[in-house]
Amino acid sequence: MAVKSAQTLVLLVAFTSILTINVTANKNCNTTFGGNWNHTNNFWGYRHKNATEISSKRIVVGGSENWRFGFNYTDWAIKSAPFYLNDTLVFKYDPPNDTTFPHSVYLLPNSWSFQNCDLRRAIKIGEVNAGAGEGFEFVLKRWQPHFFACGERNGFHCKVGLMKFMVWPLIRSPYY
Ligand SMILES: [Cu+2]
Repeated sequence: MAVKSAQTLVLLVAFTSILTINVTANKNCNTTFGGNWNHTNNFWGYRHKNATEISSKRIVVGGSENWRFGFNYTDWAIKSAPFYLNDTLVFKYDPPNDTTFPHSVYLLPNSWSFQNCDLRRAIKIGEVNAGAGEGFEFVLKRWQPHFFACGERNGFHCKVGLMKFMVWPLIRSPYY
C-alpha cells in the first residue's frame, strides 16, 4: 500500500510539473521552450490552440467509425486530443441485432484495470441499447483520467477489439 501511494505521488508530481510547464509554454507560444515540449504536450493532449477553438466541443467517439469492434480507439484519442473539461463525448453503436455484436461503455477505475481490461470495479455508463440512433453523451466534467472501455464478452472487446481509450480533459487556459 505504501509503495502504491509513493508511486501515485511520484505520478502526481510528474503530471503537475508537466502542467506547470505547459501553462508557462502557452504564455509564450512561439518560443523554442514551448516547442521543445511539443512531444510531451501532444501525448497528454497539450498543445497550443487558437481563439476559435475555445468553446466546448461535441466529439463523436471514433468519428465516422463510431464505437465498434476492431477500431483503434487509443490512436483515435491521441489524434483527437486535446480534450477539455465540459467537452462532450458521443458514443454511437448499433443495438444488438442479427449482424452486430452488442457493445456497451464502461468507465474503468484505474490504469491497471484499463491495461488489463478488468471490468470488476467498472461503472457502466452505456447499456447495449444506449448507442442507438444519435447515441448517448458523456460530458467530461472531472479533471482526472477517464478510462473508457466496452464491457462486452467480459473484456474481450476491450482487449482484442481495441475498444478502449483514455482521456484526461484539460482546463482551458485563461491565456488563450
Ligand atoms: Cu464492444
